[in-house]
Amino acid sequence: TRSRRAVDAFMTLEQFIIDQQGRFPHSSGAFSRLLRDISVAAKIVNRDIRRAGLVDIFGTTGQVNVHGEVQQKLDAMAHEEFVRALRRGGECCLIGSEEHAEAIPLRPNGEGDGRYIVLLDPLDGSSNVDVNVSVGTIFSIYRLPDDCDTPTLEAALQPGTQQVAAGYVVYGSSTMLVYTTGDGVNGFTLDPSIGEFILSHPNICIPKTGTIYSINEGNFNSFEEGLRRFIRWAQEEDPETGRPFLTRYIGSFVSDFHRNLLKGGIYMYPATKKNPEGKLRLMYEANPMAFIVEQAGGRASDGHRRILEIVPQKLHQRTPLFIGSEALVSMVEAFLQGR
Ligand code: AHM
Ligand code: MG
Repeated sequence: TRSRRAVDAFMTLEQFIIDQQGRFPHSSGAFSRLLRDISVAAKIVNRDIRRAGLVDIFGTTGQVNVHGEVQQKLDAMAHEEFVRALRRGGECCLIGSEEHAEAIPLRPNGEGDGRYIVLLDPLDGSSNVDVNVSVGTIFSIYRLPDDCDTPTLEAALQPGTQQVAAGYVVYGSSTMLVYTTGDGVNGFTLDPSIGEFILSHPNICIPKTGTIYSINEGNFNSFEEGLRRFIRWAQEEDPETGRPFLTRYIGSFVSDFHRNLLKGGIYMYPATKKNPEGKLRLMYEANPMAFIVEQAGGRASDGHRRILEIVPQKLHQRTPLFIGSEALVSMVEAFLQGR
């Protein structure tokens, strides 16, 4: 198969990035260096997670983060590793992280000329980590607008359509990095014996429809009626449309998204009583995954609008999210809108 051949040909992430860059003869290489910095941080976080049961890094830091959640030690570590790698690399001028209330400027004294903004969730699904369930990193990359010389939060508040790249790392049974620069989606698997990400999933396309839905159904009673009707519909028996559908919910967005991307399905985090605006964050969870899913042929919606077109007001803004196979997202929208 295609992916088998890719493994045989042994295309490393680094080579892939260099080849892509070669298609833009005037490129300075800055963007390639930025991706390299991110992949190095991912390898370091991967190493930390793989040893998590052996050294004292489970549990909490005792701090409460900006979202009112108790911060896990591994959350804090992953955040530090990404900030360190991006600071050292010099191509990033501003970081927005789930684990930090404010945007973090990386050239506070005017030094440096990095022009990329990186928004990230350093360790998504971290409440799962001490029970050995897959977690992930999500990142979203913007360019500092040309007319803007001081990187501030305002510069970062761009709609998702402006992303120049987005990706995620899933620290699963194997570790994978999946990303897009707006020219399709490619997945790389870490070969731990040589410490390189190898192209294993070239040109990922999400099935147009699917039979998996992923949602925290414990919140059923606080879903809006349209969504409850969709779920009841998904559970009815109708062999022609593959119903009843399968429920698959890990509670780790990156892993749930990754499975549905490869198999076809829909992930949903709607508004609930506890989280009236949804739970997931627009800038570093919904937008990057929306860019990826669209590049793979799928869709992402807040139930009414395309996620990528939402104009953000603040860094930690939340949004309801319905993301995955095109037919399923459209179906849920129709139910939500009473069509
Ligand atoms: P986090 O960024 O604090 O880890 O929260 C996001 C996580 C997602 O990974 C996951 O899909 C969701 O929260 C699960 O929430 P719930 O436990 O409410 O189902
Ligand atoms: Mg998260």
